Amino acid sequence: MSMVKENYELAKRIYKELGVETEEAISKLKDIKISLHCWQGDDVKGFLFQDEKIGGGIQVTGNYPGRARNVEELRDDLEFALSLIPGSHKVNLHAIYADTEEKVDLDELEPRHFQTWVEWAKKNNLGLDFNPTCFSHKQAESGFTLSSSDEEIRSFWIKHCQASRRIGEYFGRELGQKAVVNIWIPDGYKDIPVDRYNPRLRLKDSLDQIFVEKLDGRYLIDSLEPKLFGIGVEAYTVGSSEFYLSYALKNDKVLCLDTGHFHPTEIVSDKISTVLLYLKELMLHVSRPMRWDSDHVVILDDELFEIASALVRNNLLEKTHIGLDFFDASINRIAAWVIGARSVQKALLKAFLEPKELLKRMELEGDYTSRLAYLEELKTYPYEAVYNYFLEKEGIESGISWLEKVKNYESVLKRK
Ligand code: RNT
Ligand code: ZN
Repeated sequence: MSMVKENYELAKRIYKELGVETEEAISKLKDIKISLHCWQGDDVKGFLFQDEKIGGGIQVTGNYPGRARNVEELRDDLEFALSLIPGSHKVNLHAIYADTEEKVDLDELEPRHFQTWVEWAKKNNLGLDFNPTCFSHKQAESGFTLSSSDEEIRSFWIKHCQASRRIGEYFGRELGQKAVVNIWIPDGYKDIPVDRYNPRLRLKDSLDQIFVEKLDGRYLIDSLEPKLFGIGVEAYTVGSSEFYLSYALKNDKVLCLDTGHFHPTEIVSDKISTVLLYLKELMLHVSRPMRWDSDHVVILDDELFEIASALVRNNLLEKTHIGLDFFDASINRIAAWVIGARSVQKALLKAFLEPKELLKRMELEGDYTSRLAYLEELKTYPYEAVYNYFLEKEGIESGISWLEKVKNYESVLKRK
């Protein structure tokens, strides 16, 4: 018996003593799709406007070589990363990743500009999600897009978001699974504004116009992503948490919670059980803020475990779309995807391996001593042995050997 199998058999017995079936946990984990954000592969540059600097108050720092410079490289890198992440997943595209020879602006994009992505997704058995790109563009230079007081600018971005929804519906229809189209805008002020109301009134009106067209809900999910602040947008963000939560509730839309978009001591794990009482579905941008919305690579930290538990303990996974959102240019881009995606999977697996009924009972009976003792004990239970077994079952070598593969891939390519 291989060591992985041996460790697994032992772990299986240990969990069984708590009444937990490891096979069941593995099969649940296998069903979870993670939406891999394409923008980690090329530092959010995209292909449409290569000369534009990244804008909108987000930043990519670091000068590690090897970012993907064109659509072929990005797809190769995604395929390679996905070969090291067990399960079947989705890829999250931004509008600036259109694959076309045409000189087309964001307000003129059509599904056909993404046809090769759909073909690629079909070939690789992937779903696709989509995002309008309301930043890194001349029309966003004022710092305002959908809430702009300049009607020409505002209408440009409305058209772009309308086009994005059609592209999302096309993805969903072609791939036979829903595509989330997530709107995030950077709009806001660096310093304290006089009028906080009118920009929000304009954003509300823009969204109303964007959602006028009835598209097929079997293929398209409309999602809205709030934020607290960005670099250079410290004082006021038009699309705040209250703004989008209210809009989503009133208009039956999906909310996207990005783990880096709140006050530093505020946690997304505690919001999930509230918003899903009222919203039909939720999108997550799993990220790792360090002191600000820094978009560090996701790791196994306390908050990730809490998010996973919040989703698993109350069966909220079926209402939740999990996407990644980080960008680190100081390390190998493929390794970043693998580490982030595997961390999410490990956190979910650990949650699936919890004796949740037992824990809930302790809580209801007021036995907080046992609750604390068990939660602490479970932290060092051998879920890692179960994850390694899952990897091998899916034909992926377990342990750290994936890193060697990434290094080889990197050295063969010798990209600048
Ligand atoms: C920005 C938002 C947004 C972007 C991506 C590139 O703070 O998190 O989701 O990161 O759309
Ligand atoms: Zn995000």
